[in-house]
Amino acid sequence: MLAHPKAQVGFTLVELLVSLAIAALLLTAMTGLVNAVYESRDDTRVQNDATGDARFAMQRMVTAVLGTDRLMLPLADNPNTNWREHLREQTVPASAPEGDSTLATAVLAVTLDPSLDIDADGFDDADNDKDGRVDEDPADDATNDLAAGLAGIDDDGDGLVDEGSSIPDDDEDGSDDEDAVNGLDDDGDGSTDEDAPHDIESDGQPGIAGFDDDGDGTVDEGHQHDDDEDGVRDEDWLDPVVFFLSGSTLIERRPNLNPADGTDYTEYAIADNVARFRVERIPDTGKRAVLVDITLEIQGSDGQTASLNTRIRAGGGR
Ligand SMILES: [Ca+2]
Ligand SMILES: [Ca+2]
Ligand SMILES: [Ca+2]
Ligand SMILES: [Ca+2]
Repeated sequence: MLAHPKAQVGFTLVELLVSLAIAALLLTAMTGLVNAVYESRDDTRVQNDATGDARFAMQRMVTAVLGTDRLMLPLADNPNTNWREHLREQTVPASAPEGDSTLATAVLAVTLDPSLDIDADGFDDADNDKDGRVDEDPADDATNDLAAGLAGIDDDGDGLVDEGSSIPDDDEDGSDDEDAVNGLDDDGDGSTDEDAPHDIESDGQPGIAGFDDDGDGTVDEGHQHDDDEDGVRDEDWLDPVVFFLSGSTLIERRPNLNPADGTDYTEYAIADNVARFRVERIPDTGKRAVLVDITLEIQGSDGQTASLNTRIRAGGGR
């Protein structure tokens, strides 16, 4: 069939001009739209940065708490002091949350996940002497960092860091080695087994008195400070992972691989622009696994605040 002789196959000049004018209008409108989208995406990105940063840092803390055998800080509340050891809260700039001192510092500390083997050498990273057991023979300075409590950290929340000159005082309460590892709160400060002596069970014998700790057929052989009866003293200390604020930056301190001692660690900045960091050890005496409540607030550059809160059990309730 032949095409209709008057069928149009193109634009007239007028039609073309009109089309171009419409296209130009559309393009202008589109450009405005695209700009608006870009601006909106910028806003979203700022908010998401704060939220993303908070999520990342919170995940680091949650992983450390779930993997640990022991929540080190906050300590439990000590009924003998007039401040709360179990609630550590800090704002930037400093304020006095819930009536506490403006010297208040927030901190979360746990022992390194005993199953972690980052360098894949077949020994857990927290197994300092590579004998297959973790944290089994600490000195009276449990973290082997040559400081009262955790080096550079206000352990008991009294506003003082590493106070006193006594390295074996693991909880910075002014007494040394007053709470042996026996599942009891020997000194009545609310915390259990928080400041053990050289002989961690304080039973006057190597390892556990009357027990063949290393399974070599001999009971209580060697020196009483040798908690695992392997012939070496104080060779496997507690390896803490610590979260605290430096200015408005949240720091994660981790032991280096195969550390020489407890001062052999690296500090990583895991979040900036922190407005609030709060860690609470929830009192629940009936459970072995301690419940911890963590809040982290980060200020976005647009003035928006991202706030996250989580409540988990140390060791995941193992
Ligand atoms: Ca070991
Ligand atoms: Ca002490
Ligand atoms: Ca105690
Ligand atoms: Ca030993």
